[in-house]
Amino acid sequence: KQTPAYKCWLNYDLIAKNDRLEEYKEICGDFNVLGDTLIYKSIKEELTVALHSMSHKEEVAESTFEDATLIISDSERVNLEDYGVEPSLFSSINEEGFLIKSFHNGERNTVLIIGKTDKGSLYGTYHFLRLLQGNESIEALHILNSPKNRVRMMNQWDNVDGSIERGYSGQSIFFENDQITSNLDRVKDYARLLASVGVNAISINNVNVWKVETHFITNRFINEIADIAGIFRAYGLKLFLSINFASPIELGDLQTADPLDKEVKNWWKEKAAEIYKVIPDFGGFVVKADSEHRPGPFSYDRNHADGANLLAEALESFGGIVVWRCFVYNCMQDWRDRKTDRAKAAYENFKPLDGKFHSNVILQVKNGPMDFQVREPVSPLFGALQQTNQVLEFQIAQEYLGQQKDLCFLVPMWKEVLDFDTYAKGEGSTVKKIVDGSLYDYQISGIAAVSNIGNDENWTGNTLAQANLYGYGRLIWDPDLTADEIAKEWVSLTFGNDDNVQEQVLSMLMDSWGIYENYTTPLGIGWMINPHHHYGPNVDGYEYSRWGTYHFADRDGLGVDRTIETGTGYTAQYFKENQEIYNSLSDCPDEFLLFFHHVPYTHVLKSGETVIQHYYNSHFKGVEQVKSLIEKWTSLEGKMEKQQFENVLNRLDMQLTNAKEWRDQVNTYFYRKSGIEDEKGRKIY
Ligand code: GCW
Repeated sequence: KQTPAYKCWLNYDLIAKNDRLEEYKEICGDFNVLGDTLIYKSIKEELTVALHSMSHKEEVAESTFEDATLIISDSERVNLEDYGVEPSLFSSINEEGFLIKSFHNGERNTVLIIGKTDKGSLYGTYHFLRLLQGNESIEALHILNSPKNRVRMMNQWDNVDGSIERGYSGQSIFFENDQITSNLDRVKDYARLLASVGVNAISINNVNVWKVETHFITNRFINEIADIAGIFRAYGLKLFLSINFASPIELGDLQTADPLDKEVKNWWKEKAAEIYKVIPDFGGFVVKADSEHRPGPFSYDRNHADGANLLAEALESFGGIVVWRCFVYNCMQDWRDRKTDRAKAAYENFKPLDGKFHSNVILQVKNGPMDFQVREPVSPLFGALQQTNQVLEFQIAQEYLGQQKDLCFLVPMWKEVLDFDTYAKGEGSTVKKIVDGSLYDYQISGIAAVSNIGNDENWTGNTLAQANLYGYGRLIWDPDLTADEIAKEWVSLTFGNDDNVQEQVLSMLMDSWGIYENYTTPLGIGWMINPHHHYGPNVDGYEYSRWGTYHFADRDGLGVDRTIETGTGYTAQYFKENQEIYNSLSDCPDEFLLFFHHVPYTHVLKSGETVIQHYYNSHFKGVEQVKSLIEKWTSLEGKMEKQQFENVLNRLDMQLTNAKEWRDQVNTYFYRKSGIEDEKGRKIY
């Protein structure tokens, strides 16, 4: 039997004997699933498992339609009017949407879960199960719901040797020893977890496509990959592969990978045909090209539109798409060169190509202009690409954010990104409206993220990091949900409905991003982290490197001048309203100050503190806040599985060690540089 950790939020705990239990038993005792697609098979299976596990009944099996009190169907298969449902209701939701409705007929109460398609029924079923787990009333339901974003994608950074780039949760569940894993049980559970929060696409291999992975699109692997695609298909997810742009050469067929070469074009067309023969609903390719030494069109003096369109043409007739990443910058920068600014790179590379991409290309843009730091402004490419489909890229894996040792609940950060107003078409041009396709009427768009799972028993290393995986799915389904609502759902699905546990864990999650920021790099400067593995402090670790990631601290001050007048001019990439705010020293929000401005340590923040005093204060405070996280958690001993309790406690201990190291190194560094004493006379080394 699987442990609760193993099943994550699909543990389906026995529902406590409470007021609702009778209501649930009455409705859920007899369910009937109308429909026989693969997805309906998954729905039946899920309901059987869930209702069995949650109810106090020995056997749970499907009943007949006539007896059923819980009916799952798509809008085509039932006579909606019999249940008081106006069929026109369904025109207001999209293909993946659903209706959950209670219906009373004499003595009998019924709940209907009606999807617009089978996928809608699947999402509706998971929604319904969530209500039961959250102890909600199901007496008078009328929930009409559909996802706001079309593409809701997961990017695995898994390598075929079983390792995971930036993975903090064990080894890959997909690959081991240069092969596809023989036991795919966990892949199926992963498909269930992802579907339960509405994710509908997945790329299963690292965007850095190395030697062996380049062969994924050949006979050596494609049949086994088709098996994985089959598992995901049953849960509504399309499978994508990351590909190597130089495949025609690396696979030994051609001398060139020039995107304008005829033979190269044919090669990709044939390749696409081969893939679609075994995976008829193959999603398409994810491509990291001309980025961090990966091959791309630049080798042939071609641009990114040439590169992406080559693949788009090959996939087009099969309905496939190309997800082309915009993480393109000079990673061989000379630190002496003060003109080049890495933050400007994505915009400079892609803005001039707006409108030049085929309609089945999506550009995938990281949320910030640098690289998943604790706080970055939103990438100015959002809003700037008016004629090019766009996908926003988040990172659920906490690469720079504590690597799932330190607690960092990311939904509040993601919400800030989605709610950010770009002013691209005047006020209200928020990132969420851009990526959901409504602002510019993109053909296809949405959100993708780098996964944080591995084969650790609890999937995410730190049990509390499951909240990020869950929260990602829920938020991209509906960016208007609040971080608080999402966190609450996850806590109750994971730890049950004890008020005290809910309150403590919720506050731990909600405070955690700010705490991590306090003891690492507040005021938007980022980096100062150990190079390569990216855990723990190293203030000058990146200062004289080739990566374009500098803080420019000297005896007088720190920060990067990105203003138009005296700096790199990065602020000019924003629309006027944001440009003016960021460019102005007095208007720039404190949390981004050092991202945009180089200031003396004595510069006074809006909060009234000087920059140096803020650095001292927040670093001392951050460590105390970690101690209070530990106290909160310790108070919950005995209220959950021992294994869960100890897993998190152990991570919090590591976090405290890390936070102290950050505090002391950062404070000491700036004290030595500036010679300015801490006003409060605390110990600085
Ligand atoms: O920040 C960098 C990571 C790399 C990653 C790259 C990317 C997959 O450190 O590990 O490579 O981003 O997003 O391509």
